[in-house]
Amino acid sequence: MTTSYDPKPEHKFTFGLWTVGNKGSDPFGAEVRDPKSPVDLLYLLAEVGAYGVNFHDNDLIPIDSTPEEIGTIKENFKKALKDTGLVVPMATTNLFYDPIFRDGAFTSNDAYVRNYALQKTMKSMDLGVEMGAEVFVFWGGREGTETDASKDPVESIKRMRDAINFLCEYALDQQYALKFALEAKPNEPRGDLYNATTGHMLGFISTLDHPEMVGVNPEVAHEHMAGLNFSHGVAQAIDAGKLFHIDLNDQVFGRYDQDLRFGAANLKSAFFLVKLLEDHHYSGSRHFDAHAYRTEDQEGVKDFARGCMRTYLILKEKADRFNHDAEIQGLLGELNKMDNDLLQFKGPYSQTKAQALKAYPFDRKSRSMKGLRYELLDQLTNEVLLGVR
Ligand code: DIG
Ligand code: MN
Ligand code: MN
Repeated sequence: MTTSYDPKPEHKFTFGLWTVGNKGSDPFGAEVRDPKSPVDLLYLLAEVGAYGVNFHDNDLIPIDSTPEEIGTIKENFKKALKDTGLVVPMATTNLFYDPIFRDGAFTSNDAYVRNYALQKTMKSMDLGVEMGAEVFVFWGGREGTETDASKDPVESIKRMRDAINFLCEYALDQQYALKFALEAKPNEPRGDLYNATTGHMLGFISTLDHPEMVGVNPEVAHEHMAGLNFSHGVAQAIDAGKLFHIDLNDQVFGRYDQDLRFGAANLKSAFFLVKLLEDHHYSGSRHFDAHAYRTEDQEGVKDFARGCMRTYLILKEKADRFNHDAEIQGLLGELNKMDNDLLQFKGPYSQTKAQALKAYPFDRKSRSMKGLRYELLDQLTNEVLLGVR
């Protein structure tokens, strides 16, 4: 029996190989799940109804693979993509796991490492395009410091800009129609990471040689780690035309990066996020950068993946109910109704308007007494979410 919460290709739900392939280790515990091959993970994602799969270069091709091994891996992966119908909307580079990146990649003090990172990323872009990727994510997992004695932060930003500028030129040179999506995180695994939030990234993008090629890939957990309202950061990216991708998961505030199942910790903020994405017709992947609890076996991994997608679809339906709830929409209409007398000030600036506005007799005291009924509005929102409206 299909329900309206069963994922379909048009929902564009994607998972990274590293998410459903997560083996459950953590800083204090060994792996609890057997490794799965990229091909096995494709069939798992097809079974749960995903639309697509994303990967870091080394999720698919181990870093020391021989040319023959690379050929075989790519051939098997392409066959499984064809067999399952899954697509690869996004690819990225692992610039954080190998020891060579212990002091970062693009911002390392060692030019040898910075140039190796460029080489690795160009090859990763080639691989991503070969598999059909149209978005290329950059998460600077080690681009930061434990001690600011080690680097001038302005120099580090310049190094990051030089790298992204160079790679934009490479994409243009190769005629790759790739859109770059920069992913922020405030800390972990480094003590502090540069370009710590989506807001920082939007500012950084404006300094690039080809800002039109570069957007952001905000992640719920990362902005929550910074104590921020995730929807507000996403709204800023939407407003700037820079929401090129999004990493959906969940996160308890004030914790390390938990990468929880979507909606597992903050259903209400997840609701406002889904409402924002759907109200603004976000057309990109709904990518779940998350993983199952360490307590789970492979069946639990499937429960995790299904839960991410079902929660999104249930909240999408709740957003639709909110948008069609007469009492809620009546309250919002009332709140946003403009006094007729103020219509004269709408639209672009003019000297006449400015003079009239300066002379306008505002009655500050009486307007300041007006109650806004947000208690009722928020309670009605809760009741939509609780399923009683
Ligand atoms: C972590 O949140 C990062 C890496 O998993 C990856 O580089 C990126 C892609 O979603 N997210
Ligand atoms: Mn994360
Ligand atoms: Mn992420």
